[in-house]
Amino acid sequence: MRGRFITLEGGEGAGKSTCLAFVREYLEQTGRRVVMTREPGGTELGEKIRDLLLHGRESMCVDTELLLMFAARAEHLATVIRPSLANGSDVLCDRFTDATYAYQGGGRGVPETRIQVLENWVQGDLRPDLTLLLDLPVDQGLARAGSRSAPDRFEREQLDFFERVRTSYLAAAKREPQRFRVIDASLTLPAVLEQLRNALAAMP
Ligand code: Z5A
Repeated sequence: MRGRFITLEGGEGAGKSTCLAFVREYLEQTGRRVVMTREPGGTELGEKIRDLLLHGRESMCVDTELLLMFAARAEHLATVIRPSLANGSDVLCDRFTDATYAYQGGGRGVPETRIQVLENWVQGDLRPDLTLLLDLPVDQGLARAGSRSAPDRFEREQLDFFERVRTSYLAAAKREPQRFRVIDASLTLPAVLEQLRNALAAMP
C-alpha cells in the first residue's frame, strides 16, 4: 500500500522544526514507517541547490529561483519521495510546492499559471495527502525568528513580503480545505501540538 504524503508549511518562525519532530513521533507511534525530508533539499544535489538558493548571491533573478526550486524538487521526487511512498513509507516533508506558490508566487509576484505549468510537469498528478499549515501573524513569527545570527536570502526580506506569503498560504488553504489543516501557531506549544494531534488523528 502506498504511503501517505504529508507536508508542513508556514511562514517565518512558525515553529516548523518542533512540529515536524512531533508529527514524526506521532506517526511512528501509530506504527508507520516515516521518511522525513525537506525542501529545497532532501537529496545530495538538492542540498547543493538549497545552498545556492539560501546563501547564493543576492541578485538571483526570479525565474532562476523558481526553476532551481523545481530542479531540486524533480530530483527529490525521483530519488526520495516517489520511491518511499511506493514502498509504503509515509513521507513527511518540511515545505513543498505550496511554499513555491507562497514565496515565489505571493512573495515575488510570479504568476500562478507559470508555477502550475512546472508543478504539473515535475509532479504529474502527485499532490500531498495532507498539508499542515502553521499560521501566525507575521510580526509574531518574525519576533520568534529574530534571534537567528545569520539570516538567509529569504529571511532578509521585508514585512510586506512575508504578509504576501501569509495571504497566499491562507488563500491556498481556503481553496483546498480537504487537503489543508490550518493550525493556529500563535498559541502556546502544547496548544499547537494538540491541534496537530487532532489533524493527524482525523487522517484516513
Ligand atoms: N522556499 C521557497 O521560497 N520556495 C519553495 O518552494 C520552498 C522553500 C520549498 C527555507 O525554508 C526557505 O526556502 C524558506 C522559504 C523558501 N525561507 N524562509 N523564510 P526553511 O523551512 O528551511 O526555513 P524557515 O522558514 O526559516 O524554517 P525554520 O528555520 O525551520 O523556522 P521554523 O521551523 O518556522 O521556526 P522554529 O525554528 O521551529 O521556531 C522559531 C522559534 O520559535 C524557536 O525559538 C522556537 O523555540 C519558537 N517557538 C516555536 N513554537 C512556538 C510556540 N508555539 N510558542 C512560542 N515559541 C515557539
